[in-house]
Amino acid sequence: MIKLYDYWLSGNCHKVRLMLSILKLEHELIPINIKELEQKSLDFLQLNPFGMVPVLTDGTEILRDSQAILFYLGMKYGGDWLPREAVAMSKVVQWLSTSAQDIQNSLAAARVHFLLGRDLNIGLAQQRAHNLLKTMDKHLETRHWLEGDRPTIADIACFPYIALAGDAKVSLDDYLNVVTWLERVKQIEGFVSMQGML
Ligand SMILES: N[C@@H](CCC(=O)N[C@@H](CS)C(=O)NCC(=O)O)C(=O)O
Repeated sequence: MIKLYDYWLSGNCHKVRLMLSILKLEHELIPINIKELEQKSLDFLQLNPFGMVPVLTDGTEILRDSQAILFYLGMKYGGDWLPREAVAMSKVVQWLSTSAQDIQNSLAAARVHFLLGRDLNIGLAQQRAHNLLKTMDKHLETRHWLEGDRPTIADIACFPYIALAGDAKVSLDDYLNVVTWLERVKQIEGFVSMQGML
């Protein structure tokens, strides 16, 4: 049985909840309260020495990092959610990096600043968010999905923190193609939302 060590307010955990739901994979959610620092407990550090959620276990396999988990689920259970051809797969993986770096250091960081009071150069994070959104808006001008002609784990990886932009106090008003793409993701069968999502 798949287990997801999860924090309900985390966008990184939401990526995994979303993928599990879309793929209709039976799983158990194990709540980890990061406000209570449960992710730094000795038991949890055995699962992820970096002390962060999400962590997914599948039988004896233990996986940390939302991007790696999406890749695993796509590869093992996802069929077309992860293309197998080298160039198409690499293009999907590019967006996993965008999610882990550009989105994490802008929208996700700004959201943590406002929700949990974490210290941050908020002006810089929000400027980075607008730079990213502008680039994504241009990319989505001529396509329905981030790569290829159907949704992939690239869309799932990038979706949550953009849909949570309100929490980061970043307006999406200037990014019509991004907003249309968000709506498209929400129409995917099995879609689940979370608090704060636009
Ligand atoms: N690269 C990791 C980042 C995970 C991450 O930032 N997790 C946050 C919650 S969204 C966390 O566990 N924070 C607790 C901490 O830093 O102690 C991923 O994509 O899963």
